[in-house]
Amino acid sequence: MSIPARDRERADALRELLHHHSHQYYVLDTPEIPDAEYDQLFRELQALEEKYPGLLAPDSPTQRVGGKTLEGFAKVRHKVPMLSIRTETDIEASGARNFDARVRRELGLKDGDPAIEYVAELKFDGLAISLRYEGGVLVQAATRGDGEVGEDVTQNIRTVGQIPLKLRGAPPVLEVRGEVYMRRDDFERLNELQREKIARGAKNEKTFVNPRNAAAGAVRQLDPGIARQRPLSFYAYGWGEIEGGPAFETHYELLQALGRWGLPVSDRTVLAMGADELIAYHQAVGRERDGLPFDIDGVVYKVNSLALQKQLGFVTREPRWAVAHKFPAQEQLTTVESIDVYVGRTGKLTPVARLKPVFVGGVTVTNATLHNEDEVHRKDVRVGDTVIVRRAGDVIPEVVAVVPDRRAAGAAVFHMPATCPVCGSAALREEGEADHRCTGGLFCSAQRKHAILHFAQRRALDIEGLGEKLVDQMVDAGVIRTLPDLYRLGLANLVALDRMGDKSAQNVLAALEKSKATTLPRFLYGLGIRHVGESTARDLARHFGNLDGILDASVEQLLQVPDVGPVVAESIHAFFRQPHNREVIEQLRACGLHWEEGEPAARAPQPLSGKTVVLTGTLPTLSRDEAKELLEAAGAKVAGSVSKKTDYVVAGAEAGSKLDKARELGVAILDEDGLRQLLAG
Ligand code: 5U1
Repeated sequence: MSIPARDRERADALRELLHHHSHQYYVLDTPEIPDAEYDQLFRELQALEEKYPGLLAPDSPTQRVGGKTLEGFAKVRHKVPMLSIRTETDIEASGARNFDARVRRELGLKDGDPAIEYVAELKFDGLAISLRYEGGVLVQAATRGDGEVGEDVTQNIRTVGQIPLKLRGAPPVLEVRGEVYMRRDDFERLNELQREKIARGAKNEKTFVNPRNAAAGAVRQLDPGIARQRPLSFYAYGWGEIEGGPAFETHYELLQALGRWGLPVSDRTVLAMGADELIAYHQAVGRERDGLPFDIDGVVYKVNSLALQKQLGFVTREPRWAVAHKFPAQEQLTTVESIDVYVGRTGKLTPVARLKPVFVGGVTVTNATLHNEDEVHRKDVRVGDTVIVRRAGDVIPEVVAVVPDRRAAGAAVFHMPATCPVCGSAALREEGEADHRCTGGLFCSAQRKHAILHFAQRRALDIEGLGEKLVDQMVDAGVIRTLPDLYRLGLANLVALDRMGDKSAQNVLAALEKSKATTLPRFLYGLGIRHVGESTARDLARHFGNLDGILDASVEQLLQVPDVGPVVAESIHAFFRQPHNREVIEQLRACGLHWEEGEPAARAPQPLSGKTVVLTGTLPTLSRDEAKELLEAAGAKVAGSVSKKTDYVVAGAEAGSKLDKARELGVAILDEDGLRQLLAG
């Protein structure tokens, strides 16, 4: 078949690109693009080569498994090649169906034939390693390299505590294949240490982009002394050469034997019959993914019978009996269109990267906070830069790193403005603080808007319909300057605003009227006192019983409140010493805001004090916030994740991995009725 010039040129360009990125990744440990982009380029080349076999060249990156051997390490020829794994590109359920259908076809099975038994495993995001044991003793550890020849990293691997130096009961020769990875908490600690070293002026130190790069860097570190300081973990999932020892019929039996001989094997590996059980596994792991202590990028399915594996064989260097079924990528590349400075309720200035929209971790991301000026400088983010953006689970998207090679000449270093971008007041950074703050206080319309929105929010005064757009308009039009102005609004003020009809205006006035009957904790929280969140507001109300007690409390008296420390006590005290704050409170009371007051510290006994409860799923009648409020009012602590310390898990419809975890740990599980009984004591 003749090959169109355009396709030939594209294949050449892709090969060049892939060679470059493979060198960056495998040899230099400095990837310039996220894995997802590399995979995409790789698959594009694979597709072209499949379409035009004449394009296939022996040096194509598709013809080898990994990167090049580092100069500094001795080379190791693998006795049994270290294979790669085919990736199922379809991330939806059909990925598992496609694999099952392929396997059945290759084995000549028909529709009515029994389901195939598979092993489903996690796909760890680390570095593949082959460990060679002779007479049960670790004699060599090697990276995959190009699949045929890897690097001898025995010295470094010996520093990994999880890898046994000696096995018990293992065959005389045993090559174990698995993944060296770094746990997320170890990664965070390592980067924290790296940051400290950099802050102390250490040269040649850097922070790591993600746990996988940190693990790969540690394994391929030429100085084993440094490798030892990098906390690594290991899971075994396969084998190479085996001589002597018992015979096995299935992959699962062999994995269990590896465990018995002393190697770490994952307890999340399961047996699965047919495509449906593979799909269920993919979905369950997908839900659990963010809660795992390490990164995974998908799951792996393998035909369990070793005889069937043999029958299925390989295509190039990928076995036909296994496939990796990936999850949506959690990292993507995009560009920084601008760095804006956002003014928060307390005047804190936050630099925010406005990004070219990018689909990552299942959502379209357009902004990422850069936290403060130091953080922007640490990552050296500049307008126009290409950056790696990461979003895992519900975590706020973040700029992980800049791709330095893609920086345009002359890109300017970011500096925090000397004045507030909203009101023009001086923006100051106090000594020892990381944040710049606008000094404009309530003169600054941004701070005023935030203060009003905070007061109106559902957890505070709960003024329905008073959203961002309306508050922006009212503050910009000068209708509202302070909180009590809200309660002095008339219909005429409201209907004069853009796109505000009679009916909507009446609704806002009704919501304002309704909000006047509130509770003391909501009122206190709504005032927006620095360091006073909902739970401190509740503690204050409970301890003092009434507002006047709090207004006149000394720092010492405030320190008597449970969980109130010196910083919080000072902040509350300073807030109520400000005459204009007291004036605002008096005016709000004069406008009719009221709540029930009680006696100081004459607290009713709290039935759930000291108990920790986790909420999961949708309850039939209570919203998550309502359930939380009821529990906290009864003295319970509501936590976000299940652990051995959890006393109860309240589970509703579509409860996810938290419910599984509760069952696993034997934590008491309640439905909504059970919760009500618990609250009733
Ligand atoms: N869990 C697991 N990860 N993983 C990666 N199993 C597994 N198997 C692999 C790879 C590359 O390869 C074999 C199928 C050869």
